[in-house]
Amino acid sequence: MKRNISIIGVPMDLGQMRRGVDMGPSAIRYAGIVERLENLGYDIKDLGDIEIGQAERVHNNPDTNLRNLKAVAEASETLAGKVNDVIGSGDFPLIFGGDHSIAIGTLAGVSPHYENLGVIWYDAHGDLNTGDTSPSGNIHGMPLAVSLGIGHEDLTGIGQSSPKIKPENIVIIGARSLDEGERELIKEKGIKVYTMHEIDRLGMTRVMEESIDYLKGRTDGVHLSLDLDGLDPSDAPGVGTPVLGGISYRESHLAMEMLEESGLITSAEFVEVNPILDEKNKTATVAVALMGSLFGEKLL
Ligand code: NNH
Ligand code: MN
Ligand code: MN
Ligand code: MN
Repeated sequence: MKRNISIIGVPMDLGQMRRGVDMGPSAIRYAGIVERLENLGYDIKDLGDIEIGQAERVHNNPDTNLRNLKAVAEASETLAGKVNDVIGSGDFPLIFGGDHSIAIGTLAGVSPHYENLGVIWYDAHGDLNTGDTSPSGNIHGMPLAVSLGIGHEDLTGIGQSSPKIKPENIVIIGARSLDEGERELIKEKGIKVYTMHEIDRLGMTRVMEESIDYLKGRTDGVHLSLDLDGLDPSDAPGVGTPVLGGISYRESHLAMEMLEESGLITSAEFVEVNPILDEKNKTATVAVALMGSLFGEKLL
């Protein structure tokens, strides 16, 4: 892992309907991320939070069912530029959400730097909806599709070119709530998915070994997009759309440790931390502990 990390906060809450997730970046900082990483010997630049526009008071855009499209697109463009600059400067970009719609901007900023960018999507959900398949109109359910070049052009058009990633360079881990259109897209594109069934059956060690082997051969950089709702709600209660039967805290630690050993990860984001729905900042604390492991913290 690079020794210099630049942190970008994205207090985005417009990609879904529950207020409070805009406080995620503050909660993660409050849980001590900067000190934690400095103690591991990293040089940290906290670039602060990017500016987010206003929510629509009522959704009355007859052209689309995507809520807050304009404000999400604007923030994504800003984020893409910042992430692009961070990588250009040689630093490791570490992004804090905010809801998962921010991955549209993150991936738009990361992708120009790699021929074959890999993505690990650690999430209870596939985030592969489009306006046509979305049950909610919430953009946080769409960023992986958008990054594949599928979805509203105001989103797919962000950054330098589209698509940002190839379907064969994606590994989804932790899925247990997929909408019908997402299942179809996964099959059509042949996206590699480890659902909770495979995690239970194979164990996290084998899931991570296989994921790492798979990505190692075909990518020249790997972005980790970690939605805290990938974890079980008992370990990460402060999320907007909790789903029972998720990945445990220990399994997640193991996953981060194995990613660290692999040396594969070149950028990362931790999203969907909602302190209003949380219990004593537990979810942000979990996020910080996982980042500790991802960046090389050892027990002994
Ligand atoms: N699939 C649902 C939707 O599109 C829920 C998505 N919610 C998430 N995704 N938190 O990670 O609205
Ligand atoms: Mn807000
Ligand atoms: Mn998500
Ligand atoms: Mn999710």
